[in-house]
Amino acid sequence: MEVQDIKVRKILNSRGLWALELDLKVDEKWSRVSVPAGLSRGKNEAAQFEVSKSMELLPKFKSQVVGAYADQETLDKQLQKISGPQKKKFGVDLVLATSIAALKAQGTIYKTIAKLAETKSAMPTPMLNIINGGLHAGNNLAIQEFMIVPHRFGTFAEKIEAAAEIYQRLRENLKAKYGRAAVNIGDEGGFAPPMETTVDAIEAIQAVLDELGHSKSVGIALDCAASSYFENKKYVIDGKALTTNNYIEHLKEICTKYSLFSVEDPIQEDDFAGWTNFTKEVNCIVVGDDLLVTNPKRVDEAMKKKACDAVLVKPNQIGTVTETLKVIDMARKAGWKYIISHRSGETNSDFIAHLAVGSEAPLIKAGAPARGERVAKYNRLLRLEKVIS
Ligand code: 2PG
Ligand code: MG
Repeated sequence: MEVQDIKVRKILNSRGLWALELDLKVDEKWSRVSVPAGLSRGKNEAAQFEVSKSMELLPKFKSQVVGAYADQETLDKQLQKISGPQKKKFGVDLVLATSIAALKAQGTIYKTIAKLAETKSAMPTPMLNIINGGLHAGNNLAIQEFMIVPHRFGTFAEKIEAAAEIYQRLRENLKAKYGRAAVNIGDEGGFAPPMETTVDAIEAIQAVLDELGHSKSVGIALDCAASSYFENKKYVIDGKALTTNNYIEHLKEICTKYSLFSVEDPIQEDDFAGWTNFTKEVNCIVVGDDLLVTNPKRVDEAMKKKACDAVLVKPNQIGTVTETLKVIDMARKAGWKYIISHRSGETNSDFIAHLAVGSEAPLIKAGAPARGERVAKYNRLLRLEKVIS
């Protein structure tokens, strides 16, 4: 298996911004991959360049990759070496697209992942973002994502069916309460109603769960993306500017009152001690995204400091398949949950659906049960369930 050629082009992502699409030729066969882009990015993520810059760097990149042996680990090591810390020499797009394309060239993606990760294929539970706020919407909600987690159902298909029913009922309820403009949507396909507080959003979802008889079978989860509302050493949320201690108290009350399933990025990304305090205080799963940036070193630090107990896995935060699988392996060994995740700027790639199934991930978050780039993932999972069961 040898890398023979690489071609790249720009395509549009779900925000109408340019995304990189790459074709990799291995053993006379071409594999095509496109990569996503985040907006609420952790500052320790791998560097992402403008697509035009990646395209300019292609000749240099090719000169160091074409001819390389395409065994996944060997190739990924080479990619890590030539791209340097945070993939700054070539940017994460060229590196990740090449790494995933090499994986794709080896056969059915989820099966190759299961082989590399020494896992069994299994269906994840979806976490669906149905109310958008923060940097992903034009409303006043500080918290970025209000998700539903249909965890107590037998099959993946049943989970998606319940989620779609909840999404449609929420649309009706929001329209009735706030008017038609309330069902305009945010970047990940969730509604972006003109709500003011965290509790407003949670209660709107809880009301739907109660109405549909799903309050026992479906949990509510948040992605705070807290760095995005941490200003001048205060958390600006729900009409107040709170000190870290007062904010932890505020969020803890919400977690307890609504028995939240999980909370992602509750604390800003530089405050490991704040994370440890929060995790000690609450019963729900605490998920590190901006804090951990799918980086084995940061995951190790968080495990030692007991800063959280689950990791969000975004391949483009770190850059290669091998490093992504390393983080998954660490989570599995530590008994942590791991959540495979999309980015807010997506293409129609369904790679993360394969990654979730192949790595036996307990959870995947891929946005609302609506919009083409979001349902591309859920629809792939619906098909995979038929194949693996
Ligand atoms: C997140 C993601 C995906 P972004 O914060 O978890 O939902 O958002 O891709 O903008 O970083
Ligand atoms: Mg996040």
